[in-house]
Amino acid sequence: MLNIVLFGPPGAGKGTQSKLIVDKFNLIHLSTGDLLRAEIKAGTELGLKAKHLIDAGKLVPDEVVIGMISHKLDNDKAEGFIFDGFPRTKEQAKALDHLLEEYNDSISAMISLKVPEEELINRLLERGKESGRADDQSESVIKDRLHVYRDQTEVVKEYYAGQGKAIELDGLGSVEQVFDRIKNAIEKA
Ligand code: B4P
Repeated sequence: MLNIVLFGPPGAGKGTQSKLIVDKFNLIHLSTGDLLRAEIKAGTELGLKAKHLIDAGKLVPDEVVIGMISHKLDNDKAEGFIFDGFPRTKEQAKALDHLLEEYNDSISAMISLKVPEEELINRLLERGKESGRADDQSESVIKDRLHVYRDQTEVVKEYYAGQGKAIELDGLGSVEQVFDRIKNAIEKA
């Protein structure tokens, strides 16, 4: 199976690129951000708890997102998965390895998109005008999210580098240009 972790700070293009990767490589898209927003929309207990954290730019607890992902891996028809926005902590990365081991499977590669902070802030504020997402509306919440990324998430890159699976790509340029880089990297991997 082809299992890809698409990694990067908020606004790096993970969600945008995942959609293109799924079409090209026939993978199942698992976005913890999308799964959490669906829970919020459905008004579930989990969604109500997650909403406060997401709106404030904080991470949702590891056990919640790990639980959400574990249900989705049980799929015999899958040719592979693209993990978008997950793992976001070292604990989540370890848990994902253990979950995949249960299916005699593993991560094939982690693709990390590198984008300067100023561009990330501009992209998210731009998306906030249309998306209605509370976490994209204010520059101070966006800066908090970038701080959380540096503080808790960036270590995930080292985790996969330690396994020889980390590939860093330039996330600047048009959506198509970035996709071409990702496509080439996946084909080589
Ligand atoms: P996510 O839904 O994962 O959202 P994100 O990081 O903000 O967005 P993404 O990176 O996918 O957006 P994209 O660049 O594609 O997470 C939201 C929140 O959920 C988190 O803050 C956290 O609270 C919670 N959460 C999610 N997963 C969690 C986990 N595992 N553990 C704990 N908490 C978790 O898009 C951004 C904008 O850039 C778009 O408007 C797009 O059009 C634009 N764009 C993309 N590529 C571009 C390009 N090349 N040029 C110009 N613009 C571009």
